[in-house]
Amino acid sequence: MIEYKRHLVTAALPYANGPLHVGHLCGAYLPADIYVRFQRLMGKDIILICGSDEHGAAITMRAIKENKTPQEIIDTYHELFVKTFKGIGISFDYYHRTSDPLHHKTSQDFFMNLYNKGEFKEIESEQYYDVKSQQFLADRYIVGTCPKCGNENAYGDQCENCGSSLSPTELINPKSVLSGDAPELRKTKHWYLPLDTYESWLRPWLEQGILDGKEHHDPSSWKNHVLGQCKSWIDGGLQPRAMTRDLDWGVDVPHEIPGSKGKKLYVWLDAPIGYISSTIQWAKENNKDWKSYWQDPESELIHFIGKDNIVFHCIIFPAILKAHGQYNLPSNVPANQFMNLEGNKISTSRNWAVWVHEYLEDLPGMEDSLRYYLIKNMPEQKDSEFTWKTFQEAHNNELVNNLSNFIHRVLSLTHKYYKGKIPDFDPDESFEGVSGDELGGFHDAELIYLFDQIHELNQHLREYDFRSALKSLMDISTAGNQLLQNNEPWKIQKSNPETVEVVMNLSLHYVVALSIAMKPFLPFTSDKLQKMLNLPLLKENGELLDALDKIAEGEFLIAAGHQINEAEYLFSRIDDALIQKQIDKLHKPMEKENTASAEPNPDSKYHPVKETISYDDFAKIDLRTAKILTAEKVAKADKLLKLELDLGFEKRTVVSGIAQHYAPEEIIGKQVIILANLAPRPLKGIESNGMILMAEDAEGKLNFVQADEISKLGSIVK
Ligand code: B3M
Ligand code: ZN
Repeated sequence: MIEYKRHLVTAALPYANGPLHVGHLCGAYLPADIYVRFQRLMGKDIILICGSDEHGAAITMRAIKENKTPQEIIDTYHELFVKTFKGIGISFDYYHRTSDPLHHKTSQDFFMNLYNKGEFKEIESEQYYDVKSQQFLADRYIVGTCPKCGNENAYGDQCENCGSSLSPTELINPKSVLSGDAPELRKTKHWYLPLDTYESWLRPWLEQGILDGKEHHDPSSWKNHVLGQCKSWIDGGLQPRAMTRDLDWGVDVPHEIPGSKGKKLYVWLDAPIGYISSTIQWAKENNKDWKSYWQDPESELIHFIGKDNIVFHCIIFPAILKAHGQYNLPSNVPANQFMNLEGNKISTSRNWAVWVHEYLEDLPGMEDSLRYYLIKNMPEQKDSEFTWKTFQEAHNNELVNNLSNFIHRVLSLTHKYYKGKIPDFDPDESFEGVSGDELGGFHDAELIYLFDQIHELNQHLREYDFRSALKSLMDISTAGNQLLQNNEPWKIQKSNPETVEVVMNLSLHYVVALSIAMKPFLPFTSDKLQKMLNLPLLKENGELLDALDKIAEGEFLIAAGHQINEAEYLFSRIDDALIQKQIDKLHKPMEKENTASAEPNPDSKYHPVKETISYDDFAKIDLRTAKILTAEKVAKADKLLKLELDLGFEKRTVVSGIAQHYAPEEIIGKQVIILANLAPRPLKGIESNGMILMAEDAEGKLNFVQADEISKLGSIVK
C-alpha cells in the first residue's frame, strides 16, 4: 500500500433540492465520516470536505415544482443539510456551498485555465428551444414519449419507466415542461471536453493504476462494481462532452470568452470543483495551505459517492483535473450501491423514504442507533435493504444486549467492588481462572487480543469494508462479555479477590478500548462513555494510535486508582409501538398515492391534494365567521397586518401574513372566516389568536374566503 503524507477525502455534494434520506447517508456521508474519524484517531493528517450542490436542472426543476425561486430552494435545503449532518454526527472539516462567490470564481478560473490551454473543442449543435419562454431547454425540461417503452412522461435524458438513458431528440412528441409547447431545434455553440482523446491515459490509469508511466494506485483496491462501470463506459466509446449549457441558473461562463453570453458551466463541471473551493475556504479559515492537499503528489484524494455518480468521479472529473495539469487524481473512489426501503426503491417524489431530519425529531437521542444499523447494512458491494423490524432487532440484540449490557456490567461492578476506582493487581499472583497462568501473563495476553482486534478493524477500514470493521468492533464487546462469563467475578469476589481484580482491570481495558474505537461509528455513544469513565472527550487527534502504543509498551490504558463516574445504560430497548409508528408513517403517503393520481405534474396549476384525514380530525377544527374591525401594518414586518376581529361573542387580535396582497384600508369591514381554536402564538411581539382563511393559488396569490354577508358573526362554519 502506498503511504501518503496527507489525505483529502470528499463526500458527494448533495443537490440542495430535497431533504436527505437514509440512502444518502449510508451511500456517501457515513462511510466518509467513519473513514476520516478513524484516520484522525490514528494521528493522520486528513480532512473531510463537502458542501451543497446548488446548480443545475435539479434545482430549477424543484423551484418550478414548489413555485419558488431557485435561491429560496437552495437556501432552504442548504440550511436543512447543515442541521441534519450535524444532528447525525457527520464531522466535515468544511461544508461549503456552490452558490458562494468564492466557488463561482474558483470554477471560472478553472474553466479559463482549460480554455487558455486550448483543451476545449467548440462545437455547434442543434438543441431544443422553447419559443414562448425564450430559452434553450435542459434535458430534464423536455418530456415526451419514450421510443423504447412508450411511456408518455419520459424525460429528455432518461425514461424512468424503463430506465433507458435518452437524448432529447429521441423523444416522440417532445414538449417543454415550461410552456407545454412543442420546442423547436435551434443552433447553439458550446465548449466540449474531448473525452475521446483521453482514452489512452484513462484506460491504463483505471485498469492498471498507472499514470504517466508511473504507479499511481493499486487497482485491486478498487471495488469491482466501480471498475466495471468505468470499463463499460470506456468500452462503449467515450464521446466529447459539453462543459457548458444554455441556462439562466448556474456559474457564468467567464465573460472574457467570446460567445459566453447566456451560457453557464455544466453542473458536473462546477460541482466537483466545489470540492476545491470548499477546501480553499477551509484553508482560509484555518490558516492552512489548500494546494498541498490537492496538488502535492504525496497527498491522497478519495471520493466517497453513490453509484449514480461513478462516471463523473472516475472519468469526467479526473479528465478535468488532468487537463488542468497541476492536480492529483483520486487514488480510490469507493462508491456504494443503493439502499432500498421495506421492499421498494427509496423515492423522494413518492415520499418513500426515511428522512434523516425527521428521524432525528422522531427518535431523539438515537442518532447512533441509526448510524449502527446503516453501517451494518451498508450497500458496499450490492444494494441493501432498510426495514424498521431489522433496525429494531439490531438495536435490541446488538447495541442493548451486547454492547450496552457489557459496559454497564463492568462499570457497575467497579462501583460495587471498588467504589468506582480502577483496581490494580499483582502480576505475579497466580491466576485461578481458565488459563492457569499468573495474573500478569493473563493480562498481557488479553491486551494483545485488543491490539490485534483494533488492527484488524483498521485493515477493514482501509479496504473500505465498513461492515466488517463494525463487526470487529462488536467482537471486542462480545469477547468482553465472554471474559466476564468465563470468570464469573460475582461468584469469586469473596473467595478470590486477586483474580477478580485482574478480570475487572481487564474488562475496564475492554471498555476503554471500545470507547475509543467506537468513536468513528458511534460518536455520540463514545462521548457518553468517555464521560462515564471520567476521561476527557476524544478530540480525534491520534488517541487510538496512543492507545495502541501503550498496549505495545505494556502500559495501562486507564490508570489504577482512577475514579469513574456513575454507570448508566448507553442504550435501552426499542419497543414495538415505536417501530409500528414509523412503519405507519411510511405507509401513509403510499395509500394516498393509490387513491390520488401518482406523480404531481410538474407544470400543474394546482397544489396537490394533501393526505386524507378522518372526520374526527376535521371535527377538531373550529371555524367561525368574523368581521375585520381594524387593520394596521406591523412594524419591521413587511408581510404582516395586525387585525382586530369581531366574532359576535368576542373581539380578537389576529396577525395575518397578507400585507403584500392587501392594504389595511381596503379590508376594513370585510367578513371573513377564521380558524378560531388555533393555539395562540406570538408574532413580532403581538399575540395572534387565530388565523384568517385565505385561498392561495399555485402562483401564490391570496384571496379572502369570505363569509356570506347575511350570516351572523360567530357562526360555526362546517
Ligand atoms: N449533486 C449528484 C447527487 O446529489 C450530485 C453530486 C455532486 S458531487 C460533485 O446525487
Ligand atoms: Zn421507457
